[in-house]
Amino acid sequence: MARQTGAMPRPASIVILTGAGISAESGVPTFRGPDGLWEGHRVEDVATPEAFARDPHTVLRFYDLRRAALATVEPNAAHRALARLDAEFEGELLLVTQNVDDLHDRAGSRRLLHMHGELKRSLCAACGESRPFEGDMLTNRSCRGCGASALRPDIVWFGEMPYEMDRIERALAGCDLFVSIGTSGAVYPAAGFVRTARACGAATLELNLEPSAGTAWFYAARHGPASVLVPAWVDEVLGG
Ligand code: BJW
Repeated sequence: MARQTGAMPRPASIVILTGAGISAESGVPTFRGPDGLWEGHRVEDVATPEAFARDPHTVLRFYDLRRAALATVEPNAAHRALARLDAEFEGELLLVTQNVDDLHDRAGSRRLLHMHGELKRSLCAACGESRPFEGDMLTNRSCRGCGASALRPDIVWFGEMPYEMDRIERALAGCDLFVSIGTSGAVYPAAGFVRTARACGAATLELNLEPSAGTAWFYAARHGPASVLVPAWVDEVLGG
């Protein structure tokens, strides 16, 4: 299969998947890079329902610290470029992020899904309601809906079903371009989206600092920082 590096034909329907790499230049650590360990824990060891049942204090603190850190970071040029694409692209568009930060939201993206949940939402284990949440869950687990002290972060942990899979699968089946930005391709089902899109006839493009685990599945790949690659690609799409 020939790999392309140049401009692509103008698409009518685009699905974009983003991962931790798009927020790295805003100062949000990635999961599997050199800063990927949190106090000696791998994400696979704290982001599970079993870890939460065994040691809720550690898991709640992990998410409380990350939620508080959102106040210290800002969207970067890559988030802003995707928000511009959302505002100006007249075709079908869906931005699916694995990220639980709010940087796409703050940049202004609207056609956006958080498939792994959001740091700024709580999920009540008693009544099942998801609600906006600010502050520390370690000191406040009380649900505003049912009153039970049963809040957990509204985050999709390993072994749990990501959000909006039906909608994502439909969008992948109907798109003519799938673009993956800043993700290692290590976590499923997101890592399999490129194969779904290809099987349905879409062109596929990887924009990542380095080749991802799934890079061979993409027809085209560009490697470098998202803050450079993403604005350049958005200019190409909007410029026709
Ligand atoms: C830059 C950059 C710059 C840096 N510019 N780029 C065995 C085989 C296959 C699957 C499984 C298996 N055993 C279990 C599974 C399933 C499991 C899974 O995939 N496990 C793997 C570890 C193998 N998946 C699940 O359990 C999921 N649920 C599920 O499968 O349900 C069943 C189902 C069945 C059928 C259909 C659908 C579902 C749930 C997964 C939940 C993931 N949750 C986490 C943590 C929660 C959120 C949080 O705490 O923040 O989500 S894990 C963590 O990894 C987080 C991320 O969203 C996710 C992906 O990481 P990401 O974004 O790719 O980050 P990195 O750090 O890995 O990569 C960053 C990349 O950016 C790198 O490539 C850098 O080079 C690059 N980069 N700087 C551009 N400036």
